[in-house]
Amino acid sequence: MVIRGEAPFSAIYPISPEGLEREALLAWARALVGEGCRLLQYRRKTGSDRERFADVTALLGLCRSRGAKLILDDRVDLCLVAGADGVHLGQEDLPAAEARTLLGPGAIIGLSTHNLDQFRQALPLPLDYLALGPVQPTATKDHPDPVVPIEVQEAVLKESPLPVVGIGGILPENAGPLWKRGFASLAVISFLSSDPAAGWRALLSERP
Ligand code: TZP
Ligand code: MG
Repeated sequence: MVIRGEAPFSAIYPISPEGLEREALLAWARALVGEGCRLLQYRRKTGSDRERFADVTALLGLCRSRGAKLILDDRVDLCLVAGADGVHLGQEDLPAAEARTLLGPGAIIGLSTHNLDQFRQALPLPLDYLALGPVQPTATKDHPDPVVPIEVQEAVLKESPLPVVGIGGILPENAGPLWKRGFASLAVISFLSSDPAAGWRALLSERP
């Protein structure tokens, strides 16, 4: 577990877009790591575990050689088998305590929350960071939770002893106020999907 308050991520936390062939996925990750990204998330809802395992093994080879860490969406089992750096859990995934028992103290474990109740329930859990969202409307999730109102975002950011990652619909035009509000990092899928290096720079240019 990282020390509380020491966010293991850069100001932007890229999440892989769905549907990339392995070479395109590696090119996506290579571009971001080349920009200085130190923490990436692999998220793939479709396809087989065999494909996911091969994707993760290939991404880990790249990340290890460049000093970056790889977090897996949802999958504690795949994290253990492939030796990834941690998992990003959703509200319906394995509980954080069980994930911690399986992965050990060195793993990075994050949890998605979508409202104040979920945030408060997460506080005693053995987590390294929390995510809150969607902070803007998003087309990436099939059934997204309602957008988290700004007052709730502010309350979470004020109360959280852990770094909080904002997620959902993040673009250069809304990133600046989110960083100013206190998000430690912003997790992004769509805006980094077509030209990740240019997207990374466009977002970072809005950082206060
Ligand atoms: N969880 C809440 S919103 C979201 C996830 C995985 C999708 C974010 O993707 P985008 O394309 O950056 O809106
Ligand atoms: Mg998930």
